[in-house]
Amino acid sequence: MRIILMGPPGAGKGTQAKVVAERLGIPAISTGDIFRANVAEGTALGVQAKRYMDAGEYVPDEVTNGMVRDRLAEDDAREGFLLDGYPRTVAQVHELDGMLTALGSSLDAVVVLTVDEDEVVQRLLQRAETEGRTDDTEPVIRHRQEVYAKETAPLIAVYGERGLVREVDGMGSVDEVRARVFAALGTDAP
Ligand code: B4P
Repeated sequence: MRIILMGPPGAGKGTQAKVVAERLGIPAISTGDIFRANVAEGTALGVQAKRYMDAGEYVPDEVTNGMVRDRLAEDDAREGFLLDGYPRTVAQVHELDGMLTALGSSLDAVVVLTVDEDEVVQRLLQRAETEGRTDDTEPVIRHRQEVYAKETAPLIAVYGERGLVREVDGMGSVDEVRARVFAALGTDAP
């Protein structure tokens, strides 16, 4: 399966992506995780990405697109993948379309997690206490929500017109949400 997992910051994308992908036997590809790994290693990409991430802004499309193109060309993504946090802009949608056409493949579903804004802010503030991510401060969290509403929420209509969108209620426990994701994909939790 080729799946996109979408939703506002704190909706539970990363949390769900890893387990859902593992159970489906496909790689979970998280642009946020790849950026953070590059930041931790001090690569040129990481240095470039860090200042955008710390400000709650999106990393420029050309940087993100090149990174995803390289990742999708790897062997383990040939039979399927779950994209967590990509695409996030209309330009990234077009770029992904081109990558999939070049690979001779297409998307099966776009799962959109919906969660109340107050709930996502609480989740991220809680994460700040345990993980200390530099973009999990309240002003940056609020800004990330605004960027999502402006840049990423419109993608739901784009994929909706293609009949790919599966909206999933992201409120409730991690296990409850996971069961809903599998139901939306038309498969029981394996
Ligand atoms: P991401 O890493 O994607 O960060 P995120 O939106 O905060 O989501 P994440 O997956 O980490 O959190 P989750 O909702 O699972 O992106 C970080 C930054 O990278 C972006 O701001 C941007 O700068 C850059 N970036 C990434 N992709 C990009 C792109 N395509 N283009 C440009 N820039 C890009 O979980 C949040 C918290 O909620 C966790 O603590 C979790 O434990 C908790 N949680 C999850 N589910 C829960 C539940 N059901 N109940 C209670 N808590 C729950």
